Amino acid sequence: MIPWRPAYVGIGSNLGDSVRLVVAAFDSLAAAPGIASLVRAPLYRTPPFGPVAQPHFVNSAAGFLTTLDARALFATLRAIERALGREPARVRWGPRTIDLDLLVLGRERIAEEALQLPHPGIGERAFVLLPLAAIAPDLEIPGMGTVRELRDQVAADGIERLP
Ligand code: PH2
Ligand code: MG
Ligand code: MG
Repeated sequence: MIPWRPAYVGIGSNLGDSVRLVVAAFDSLAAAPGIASLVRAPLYRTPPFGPVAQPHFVNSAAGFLTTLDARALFATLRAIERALGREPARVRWGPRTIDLDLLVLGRERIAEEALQLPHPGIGERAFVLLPLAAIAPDLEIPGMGTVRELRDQVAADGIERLP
């Protein structure tokens, strides 16, 4: 029996029809082999975080069960990004049509250049923590604390939940 483990993915877009792209990302995840029981967070409009001036993002998060290991799940996320029209990144931190970031996979901790778990930026990113808190407030991020605790420590100025 392959174990099913819980995983969480952050979703963002600030180019093109971002609401449509985020919904398409949920649908693609739900249909992917090795992924089941997908839960969708609400969508939020968020001011750009980081050094690049750019349009606001639409952000959300998904939680699901998966039999995939970290590498296979990571490859699935890249394949969904490509299928939804993501072009190769030109600017680090810059605008993107669709971005699927692996946040947490079970209790795994990986520190490789190309793959880090849990995602090291979670604790400082309100655009990740607000959607995640809507579906998994009690989730323990390995080494960081619960989502609720982390969410209560970040400034959420300018973030709006979309209807
Ligand atoms: N993603 C980034 C950089 N900045 N800001 C917001 N609000 N939302 C994002 O998803 C985001 C960002 C790079 O991936
Ligand atoms: Mg990102
Ligand atoms: Mg990314």
